[in-house]
Formats: sequence, structure tokens, C-alpha cells
Amino acid sequence: MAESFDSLKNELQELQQKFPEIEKVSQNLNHRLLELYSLYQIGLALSTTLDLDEIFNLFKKMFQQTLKVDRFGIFLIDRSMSTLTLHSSFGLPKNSSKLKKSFKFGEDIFGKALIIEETIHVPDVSKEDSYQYFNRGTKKGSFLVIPLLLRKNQPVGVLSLYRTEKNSFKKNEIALLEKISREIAKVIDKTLLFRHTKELSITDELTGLYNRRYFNERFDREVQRSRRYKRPLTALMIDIDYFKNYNDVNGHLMGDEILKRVAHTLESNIRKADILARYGGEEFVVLLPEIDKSHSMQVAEKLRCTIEKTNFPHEENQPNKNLTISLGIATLGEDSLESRELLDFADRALYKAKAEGRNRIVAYHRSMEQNKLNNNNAYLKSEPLAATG
Ligand code: GH3
Ligand code: MG
Ligand code: MG
Repeated sequence: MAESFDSLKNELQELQQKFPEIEKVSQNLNHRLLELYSLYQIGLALSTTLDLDEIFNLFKKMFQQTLKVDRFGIFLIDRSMSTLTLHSSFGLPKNSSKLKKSFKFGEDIFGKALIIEETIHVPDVSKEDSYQYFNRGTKKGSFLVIPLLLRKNQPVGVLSLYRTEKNSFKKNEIALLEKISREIAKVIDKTLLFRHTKELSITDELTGLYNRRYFNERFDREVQRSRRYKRPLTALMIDIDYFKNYNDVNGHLMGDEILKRVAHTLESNIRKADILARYGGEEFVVLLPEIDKSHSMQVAEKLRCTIEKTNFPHEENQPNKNLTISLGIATLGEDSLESRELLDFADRALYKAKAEGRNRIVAYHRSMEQNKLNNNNAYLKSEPLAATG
């Protein structure tokens, strides 16, 4: 497509030289060709991927190569619905690290275009002094900010375009860019919706952690990786102690609040690479890639100790006057070669932690199998942990 576009363009140029009288017709054709090609590229973007970064990269290419602008920026409205933030750009001025990247609605040229829902065209930046943005490294050239509108009153962000040459955006080109912007707004909206739906499908509604479905998916991938590279992988099963009592005494709503706080505390005390999920009602699971059993004991102790020390509302009504967790640990390679067994073993270790008095960590050990066979150990008598979700 790109080649045929270039050759058509060359042919048009030759015709222009030979027959000046058809210049106007050729200009119109050129314009139409540009329009079709740009819309084709936008359509292509949406049919190729639903990844926002990839889509932005395709837009960048289109503005750079087809529409020949020197600078491009896409600002999107944040979730808070009060600011516009730069998400993708090229050709920013040299001091770009110092450039403001977020604008309130109405602020500067970008915020203004969003509010008035109309294109702001600055044909000659050197003659414009009503916008702060131009004081930061843009002294000449032509500038265009187009709101990205799904429809009236429904903006998704703004598009900014710049050429170093003044008066470079002509009337019919602006009309074309506005048309393109409407298509871009639709693509962004669809992509954001897809991303949001995907996020919802992997998130536990109450705690905001990953849900069990996503955990299982990640678990399989991490197990494969651990096997392939012969790297350790540890699972921590975590369960809140006497949580039924907490609910009974303080009510279910307060119980929900505790679940959120425990989730948040756990999340703040693990690495980015660790995968934390809500596994069931008051049960959590953490996968620790690259962590062997002895190191995982340290991680588990940090989590146990932090929850023990954290002041939770009404925890004085708990049997041990404190809200605590129990943890079971199992490590792939050390304890099990069967991925299915890893979580099972961590769960067995957790039962043992409960049976031994709670607020503690138990690492799985083969001897626990023997205990199980003897069928006379205390932890089997404890109530089974319901794995819901
Ligand atoms: P143990 O120390 O042995 O773990 O005792 P426990 O009371 O925590 O365990 P049990 O399995 O008997 O009770 C778990 C409780 O967790 C019962 C249930 O009401 C509560 N629970 C599960 N999911 C939720 C939830 O989403 N919100 C609230 N508030 N409570 C929940
Ligand atoms: Mg519990
Ligand atoms: Mg439980």
C-alpha cells in the first residue's frame, strides 16, 4: 500500500509539471488519496491489535510518514476525569523531560481545546502569546490541537500536531485531520473499553487483587517457566485467622473492610514480580518466582509479622486480641515436580499452621504425607478451608 501510494504521488507530480491547468484537480485527488490512505491505516490499526501502545505506534507512523508532521502528541483523559495526560508522542522539543505532561481541563492550549470541543489552530507560533506551552521551547512554526471526540460532550482526549514551518496547516488539511481525529477517537474508545473489560475479568471486585481465574492462568505459565529454566518457584497460601469470628462479632461489612486492608498490606510487602491473588473467601495466594524455600520463609515472615503489627479496627475482639494470618509454603522442585501438587502441598502446610495454633508459618515437608496416612494428626481435624471463587 505504501509503495503504490508513493508511486501514485510521483505520477501526480509529473502530471502537475506537464499540465499546470490540471493542478487543482490533482490537488483534490492528492487530498482524497491522503484521506483514504490515512483512514485505511486507522482501520488497519484496529484490525491488527487491541493493544493501546501498539495502536499509538501505528498512529505515530501515520502522522510521521504519511501526514508529515514534525511533532505529534496524544493526550487522554485520566480515569479521575479531571486531567489530560500525554500518552504517546514524537518530535518533542529538546527540553521535553521538563515539559508539562498533564493538564487540567481548561488549562493551556490542550485543556482549552478539550473544553471548547473545537480545534485550536495557531498558524504562527511566534505571534502567539496566550498559551504557556509555547514558552517552553516552541518559538516558531504552526500548531494544531484537535479534540478527540466520540460525539458532542464525549471527548476521550486531544491530539496535538506541529510543523516547524509556519502556516503549514491549510484549511482543507485541517478538515481532513479533524475527520481522522474522529476515527482515532473511536479506535481509542474501543481499545480502552477492551482493556477495561479485560482488567475487570481478571480482578477481584472487593480487594482489587487478581482473581483466582487469572491466578490459575499465571500459575500455569510460571510453572512452565520455572521448569524450563530450572528456577525455583514458591507458593504461599495465606488464610486469615478466626475470620468467621470477626464477621460474627463486627458484621460482614466490617469483615469486607478487613479483607481489603489485609489485601493492601500484603500487596505493599511483596515485589513487583510476585503474583498475589485472592484465592477464596479469606484466603490469598502469592507466587514467588525465583524464590526458593529458605528465602520464601523470610518473605512469609515479613507478611505474617506486618499483619500482626498492623492495627485493624476491632481486632481486640479476636480470640487472641489481634488479627493475624497463617501461611503454608511449598516450593516447586524442592517439594513437588507436579504443578498441581504445589498448591495442594502449600494448602496442607497451611492446615498444619492452623492446627499448631495459627499466626504462624509452616513449610511443607514430606513427613506430612506420612502424618496424613496415619490419619491421626491434629490438622486434619481442623475444618477444611473452603476454596471458593
Ligand atoms: P481459621 O482460623 O481456621 O481460618 O478460622 P476462620 O474462622 O477464619 O475460618 P472459616 O473457614 O471457619 O471461616 C471463614 C470465614 O470467612 C467465613 C466467611 O463468612 C468469611 N468470608 C469469606 N468470604 C468473605 C467475604 O467476602 N467477606 C466477608 N466479610 N467474609 C467472608
Ligand atoms: Mg480463616
Ligand atoms: Mg479459609
